Amino acid sequence: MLTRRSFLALPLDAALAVCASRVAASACDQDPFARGRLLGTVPLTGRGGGRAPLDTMIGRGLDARRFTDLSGITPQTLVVPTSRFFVRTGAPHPPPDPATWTIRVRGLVERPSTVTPADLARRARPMGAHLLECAGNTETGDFGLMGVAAWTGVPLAEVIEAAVPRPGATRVLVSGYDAHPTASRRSQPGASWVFSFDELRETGAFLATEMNGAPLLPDHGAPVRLVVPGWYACAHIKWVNDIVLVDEQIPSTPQMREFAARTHQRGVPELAREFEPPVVDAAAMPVRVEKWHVDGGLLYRIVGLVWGGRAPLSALRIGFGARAREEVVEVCPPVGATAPWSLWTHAWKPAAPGRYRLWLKPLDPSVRARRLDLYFYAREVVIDEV
Ligand SMILES: Nc1nc2c(c(=O)[nH]1)N[C@H]1C(S)=C(S)[C@@H](COP(=O)(O)O)O[C@H]1N2
Ligand SMILES: [Mo]
Repeated sequence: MLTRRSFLALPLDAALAVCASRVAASACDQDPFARGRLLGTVPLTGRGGGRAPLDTMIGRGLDARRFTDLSGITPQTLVVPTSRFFVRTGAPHPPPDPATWTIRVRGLVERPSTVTPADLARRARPMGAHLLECAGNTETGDFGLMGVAAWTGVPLAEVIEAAVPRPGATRVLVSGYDAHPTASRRSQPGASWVFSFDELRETGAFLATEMNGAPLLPDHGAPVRLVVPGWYACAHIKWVNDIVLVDEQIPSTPQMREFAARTHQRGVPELAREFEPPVVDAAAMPVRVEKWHVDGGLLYRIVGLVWGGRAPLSALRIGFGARAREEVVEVCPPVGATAPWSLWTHAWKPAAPGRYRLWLKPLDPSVRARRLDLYFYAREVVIDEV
């Protein structure tokens, strides 16, 4: 049996292999809840949670939001239905008409062109399931500005190659149309983001025409939106109408500056090339706490999500605040390399009733998890009996 110290001293690959074998041999094979009875669910509370209505559209235009209620998620509902998928910024008024919509491809190119949604739809193919998380996902909306959908589209790199970049073209400025009759209280209209060609290749960014097997809906960017796998959704420009090839001198856009702090930039970069890729680090949070009757006693089951990062996490640490020691959470089964998020569960026997603050970190301390380092996704739960 490895001690925590010797485990942490292992190289990452070996540590994960050990995790996987421990998972196979232990918690993942035995489910104490299989012989139990579910008594109910204890709500998660916290410093800001439970304030916004979930699964309903609130606000208008740039301030429109729909926070997805993630508390009921199961292995069968890991792809969020479009009707419940989170919304950040509602469709422009009037909404774009797909029949007349055009996307200009221009700038430092030999062959400027105008692409239509129909052109893209003809070439579109399944792009897989990808996670979107708003960089402004907070406890106010119970962290519901996040979801996974299956996408259909065309790699942006293909559209750029077809335009034949001129020497000196190294980046692409993608802009979306935002026209709203009411001004926003917080956000600036007009969304655009700059990507290097390398970033497009590495992320596999694509122009999406369909979401969950149906044409995009207006609130999700119809007729065409950008999806940048692994990056915060502020870069996933909706209602795309302009693609411009540019050089290294291109300034960062207002949208990039608005989101600089929330994407972990140092300061507010003047130039796009000074912007760190706004990647979603490894993250995890509880979504519900179930109260069970097992073997004549009470046992709690913490259910949560794990997402983000370069490599899937197979093991986490969970803390309960000052009242209890940390424990190890094994993600069963280990997240597949292609799954954008996964569920984990943890059997928990609190020592005493009280308020507990649940937080998670990667078990491997070398994994970058900037938000978990700040206890960003911590939730609280009140246990009334043990
Ligand atoms: N044109 C445009 N695209 C946009 C935005 C916007 O305000 N305007 N908001 C961005 C942000 S901050 C997020 S989180 C995602 C939300 O995508 P969704 O509403 O489809 O979930 O869209 C991005 N694309
Ligand atoms: Mo966002």
